[in-house]
Amino acid sequence: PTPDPTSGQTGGFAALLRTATAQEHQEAEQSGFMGNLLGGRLGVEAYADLAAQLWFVYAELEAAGEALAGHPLVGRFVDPALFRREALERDLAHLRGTSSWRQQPPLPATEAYTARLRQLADEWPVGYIAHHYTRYLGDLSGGQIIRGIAEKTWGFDRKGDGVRFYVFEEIGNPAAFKRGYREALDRVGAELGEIEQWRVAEECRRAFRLNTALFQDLGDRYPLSA
Ligand code: VER
Repeated sequence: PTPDPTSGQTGGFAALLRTATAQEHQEAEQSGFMGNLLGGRLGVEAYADLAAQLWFVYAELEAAGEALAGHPLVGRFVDPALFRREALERDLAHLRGTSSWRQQPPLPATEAYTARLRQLADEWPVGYIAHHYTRYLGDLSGGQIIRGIAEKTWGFDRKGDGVRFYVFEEIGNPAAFKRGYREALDRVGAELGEIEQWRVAEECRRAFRLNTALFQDLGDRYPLSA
């Protein structure tokens, strides 16, 4: 369903982003690849492939973040405590061998995703907030479920190599961090005005769809007939 700006949305920008993407969240969560991965039906190779693709996404997300750190609205969200690129590199070194993981090329969906991130950094920095929210708040939420399953399914050390991507060493209290993040969203929302808030919400839905498309590409690589 298309979000309706006249539907009496209350509760601020953070709530808007959450409700506007509820459908897309469900679709991403229920994608065949994610379902199979979290159902323990895929090997560690598929998990490593996901990490390898996410490396391209986070390299771009964080390069853009650093470029936008001085932006009056976007810069408030850019926080090195969130950065995941190095954690991914440690996981990939563990999963794939010290440097061979760099040989993995990006999938088409990954390229579309990083192209959009680059475009936003250049043309519409406020839209970047949608992508920041979609990935990092997801990693701090459902990512913790994924970590637990990955540890159990493929035998990684708890919070160790292989799942460092899901471990935010510098964020002591994820729940408190998420609360602060939502408050920052609400403050920015008040400065953006309603039309721009809806544009960002629309970009958020796009961010989820870019993730679902990536899962689709990975699912094509790891089909499961059963
Ligand atoms: Fe989600 N997520 N998620 N998620 N998520 C939560 C919140 C949340 C979950 C569980 C949960 C994605 O996938 C999953 C996102 C973003 C994303 C819970 C809370 C599971 C089990 C999966 C399985 C794959 C994906 C793929 C994304 C986006 C890339 C966000 C942004 C949020 C925060 C919502 C908010 O505003 O509080 C239990």
